[in-house]
Amino acid sequence: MRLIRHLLFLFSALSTTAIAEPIVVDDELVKLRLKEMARPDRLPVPVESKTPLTGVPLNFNLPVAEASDSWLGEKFTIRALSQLNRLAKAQNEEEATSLLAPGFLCSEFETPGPIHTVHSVAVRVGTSGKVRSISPKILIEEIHALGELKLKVIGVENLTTRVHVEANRGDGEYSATWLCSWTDESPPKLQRLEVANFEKIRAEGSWFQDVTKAALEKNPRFEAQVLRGIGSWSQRITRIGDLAMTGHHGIAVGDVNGDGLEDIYVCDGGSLPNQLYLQQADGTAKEVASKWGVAWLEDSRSALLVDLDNDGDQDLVVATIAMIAFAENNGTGKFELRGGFPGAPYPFSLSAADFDSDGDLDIYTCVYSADDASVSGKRGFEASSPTPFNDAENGGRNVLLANLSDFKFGDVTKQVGMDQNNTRWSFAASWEDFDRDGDPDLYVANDFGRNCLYRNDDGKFVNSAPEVGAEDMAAGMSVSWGDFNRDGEADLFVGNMFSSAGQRVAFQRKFSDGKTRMARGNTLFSANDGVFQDHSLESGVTNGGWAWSSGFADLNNDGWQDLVVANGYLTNTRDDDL
Ligand SMILES: [Ca+2]
Ligand SMILES: [Ca+2]
Ligand SMILES: [Ca+2]
Ligand SMILES: [Ca+2]
Repeated sequence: MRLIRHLLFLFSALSTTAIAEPIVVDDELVKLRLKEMARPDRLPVPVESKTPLTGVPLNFNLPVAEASDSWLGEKFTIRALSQLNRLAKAQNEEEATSLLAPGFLCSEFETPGPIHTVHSVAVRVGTSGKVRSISPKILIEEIHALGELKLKVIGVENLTTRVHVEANRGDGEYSATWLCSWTDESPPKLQRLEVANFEKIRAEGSWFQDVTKAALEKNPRFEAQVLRGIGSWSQRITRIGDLAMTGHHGIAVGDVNGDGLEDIYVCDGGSLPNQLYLQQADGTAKEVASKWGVAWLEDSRSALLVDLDNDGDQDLVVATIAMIAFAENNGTGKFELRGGFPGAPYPFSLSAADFDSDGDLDIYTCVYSADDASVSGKRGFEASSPTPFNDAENGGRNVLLANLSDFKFGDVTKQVGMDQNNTRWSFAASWEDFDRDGDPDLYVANDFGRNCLYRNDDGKFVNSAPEVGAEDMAAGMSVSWGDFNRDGEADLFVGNMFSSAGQRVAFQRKFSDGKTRMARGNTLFSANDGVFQDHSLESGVTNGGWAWSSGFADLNNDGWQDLVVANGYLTNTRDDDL
């Protein structure tokens, strides 16, 4: 859609030299009205359900799907994991004996060694200890002493399974990789268990305290809206699509009223109003979205609080599924909606930087999938599938909007060269001057395609990810820049999906090498003169669960960048429902 073609000349704020080339803008902002709560004082009444959504056995006599005969590794994994779980829970010697092959050998589970204290966290790391013959009775005693085990098979080769083990023992955590060798019979018996590596962690006290309730509970909307999860809302909102089951609703932090205290804008699903919390001097926060004119009901994915007109106050940009909404902070305790950008339907995230160095912030938005509701009535995976799943180019088109001053923004994506590799199902993007030439460059994390790193050459972009080794073909969810090794150069962390089933399958010979990192998990790249090196495995960052948002942050102010990874999937009242 090309509504208006806009011409203007761009001046460099730094050099005040006019750049000869005119900017050609495709779409611009259009007038926009967003629906707000008609009765902001009226709170939603929770539905009292007599039948809980979970806890009910889903027994519809459906056929049980089994791995097909062409996936022998998967069939074997199911049998082996079942045996290992039985061993972990075995209550007596007889039960354990029935699961072990004659001559069973086992390495020590925790080799003795020094305990290192890192940031007030005691850590012990070790590899395989002595392999010994062990009685079934001692074996189950030692396994029980590890704590309650969670076991995942992350690899299978012939009759050996690579098992990721996690145990929470109250006073700390044990995680390990076990190599388990099995006999060739059905069910298989455990022949040998070797601890490839293990880590024990014990923190002194807790690093964080959950203060959400203490800070927000005085707002009536907190209990009525915030504390209710998808399970509750799915019983009362008719159009489930508006809720975005996976909860892609971001927040923005900024001081909207200029009192020196950071405030929070919270995006929510369709039909649920977005919220604005003003931080109070006592550390609590007051919800004022309706008063400020931003309690919008449109499904909102992401927001930014940034100064778009350089008048010193934080303006608001919200990526709603229909349009990118721009609102001006007019300094009187209200936001004024200035327009919407219609050319980026189904957006997922926003980021801001002054890409053209003209002194104002420009906006980049990641658009996940190609079709949008207004055209086909379908969205996301309903509308189309990523094809091929590891190297797709059939997603939505990301958009770079240049700030043309006075709340005018224009699509310059094509003009600046960002239409290259621009439809790879993008989730998130982050700006950093990685080549240290004074202008911001952009890394884009793609869910079903290789990631992009757009190098900024005087306002024109080239995807340099292949040549600098930063493509990271995996299920990219998030990206952040931070100098983790303190060499003065910004390094990269990419939040990726970790899936044990995915890893087992991806490493089988039917797949080529290019796909083996698809489910490996997070990636850490170090930068060295603008070229990236993968340190993911040796730095221990890959297993962050099913990662979503992530980022570098120096949590304990010791000058070293730590990592925070939000993970998980659909959950309900049970924590083991997926
Ligand atoms: Ca404030
Ligand atoms: Ca402003
Ligand atoms: Ca700019
Ligand atoms: Ca640069």
